[in-house]
Amino acid sequence: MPELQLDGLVGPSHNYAGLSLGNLAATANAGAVSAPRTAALQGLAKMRLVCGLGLPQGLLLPHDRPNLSLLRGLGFAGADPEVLKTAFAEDPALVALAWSASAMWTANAATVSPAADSADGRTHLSVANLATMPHRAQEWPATLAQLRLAFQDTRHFVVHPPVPPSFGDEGAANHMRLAPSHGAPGVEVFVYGENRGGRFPARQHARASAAVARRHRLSRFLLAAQADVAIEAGAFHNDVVAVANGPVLMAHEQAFADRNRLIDRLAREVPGFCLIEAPASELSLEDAVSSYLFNACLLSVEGGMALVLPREAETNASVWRWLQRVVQDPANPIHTLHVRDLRESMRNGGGPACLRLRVQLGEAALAAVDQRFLLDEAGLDKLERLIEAWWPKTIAPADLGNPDLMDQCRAARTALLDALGIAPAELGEV
Ligand code: SUG
Repeated sequence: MPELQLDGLVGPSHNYAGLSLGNLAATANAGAVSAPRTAALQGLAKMRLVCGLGLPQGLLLPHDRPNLSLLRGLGFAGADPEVLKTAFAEDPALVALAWSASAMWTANAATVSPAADSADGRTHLSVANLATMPHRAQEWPATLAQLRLAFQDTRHFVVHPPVPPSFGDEGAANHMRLAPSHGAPGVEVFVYGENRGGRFPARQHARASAAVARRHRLSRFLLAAQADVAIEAGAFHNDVVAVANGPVLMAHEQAFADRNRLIDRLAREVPGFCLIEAPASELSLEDAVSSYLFNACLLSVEGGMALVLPREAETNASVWRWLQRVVQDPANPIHTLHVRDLRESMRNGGGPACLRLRVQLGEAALAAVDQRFLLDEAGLDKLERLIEAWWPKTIAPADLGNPDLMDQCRAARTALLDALGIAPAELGEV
């Protein structure tokens, strides 16, 4: 059974505003000059790699930014350029939030349970409310509209709106599925954090996770708490310290609050369960977070599994040494490492796994996905040309008050929708 990778196309407004407390890369790069065109091309190159590995590849679209309805809702009035300029003069940090291209990290778009796990035999997608961070809380309506369009065939799919914002939900970044194979029923692991007075917020709440499991009509799932030390070290999502695919769990020893309970249960319930663990004595949480080694895409490919890693994992000597041992060990199915440069996204704390939402689908369900969201080599070529022509080269913090940049970003997105043949009205935009 194939696994569709739905990558977020990096939006034309990609910038560094340091909006995510607890995301160490994003806060360290606050105020830097971004390169949206390079960022989008780096993301495309990763999609091309995955396509070349023979996996179905698709995309989710950047949202309309700057989000002027947010600013208007907060009392800024007038024509669009005036709204932008007056808001920027009064509260530039607020305007930065309205510009955020954070929808690119589609691991936070939704949580997906494949048909094999659900009592009704359909694929369930629950859009994440992303309630903890204001710049991300604005994403869900546009994400819901896209997923409803892409997965509108109700014989195969159920797209759920977000759980109420009282309980933060950050989607697939805190969800893992372990199963003998993609098509077989699996055990879904929902990882949550607890706010116990640490420096950084826990963004995934246990009640939100439980609600998603309930709505998806799962019979085999478990909730597991993130270790506080992991959150404090910068693991603002579980996918910064753990990744699963099929029966394999690759994780840092300090990722979970009760590691033994989780591992025992998976060993009992998942036939062929295979744990690849990085001991803290060999690899610190700090190295794991700065290299984003666990934010790799772990993919089932011809003859076993492959990891798509960010360049930062290769340049960290202890991480690379550990990875070499993983690929040489016949006890696990990982045989290939693919390294790609995703520096622009990485500098905002988004690695290869953050950039994609996985949807495991049978052939009939894959054929029922709106094909405009799927990509082949020709589609990738077309997008590459489009990005070269329309995406801004750079964005500096002061540019966020400039109506010309607003026009450029809007025109870029319009060109993208045109190229894909998607009318704004289909996404509920007028
Ligand atoms: O939510 N960064 C994102 C990164 C998301 C990574 N996703 C996963 N781990 N799956 C976040 O913290 C930074 C934007 C800024 O600061 O401008 C940001 O939102």
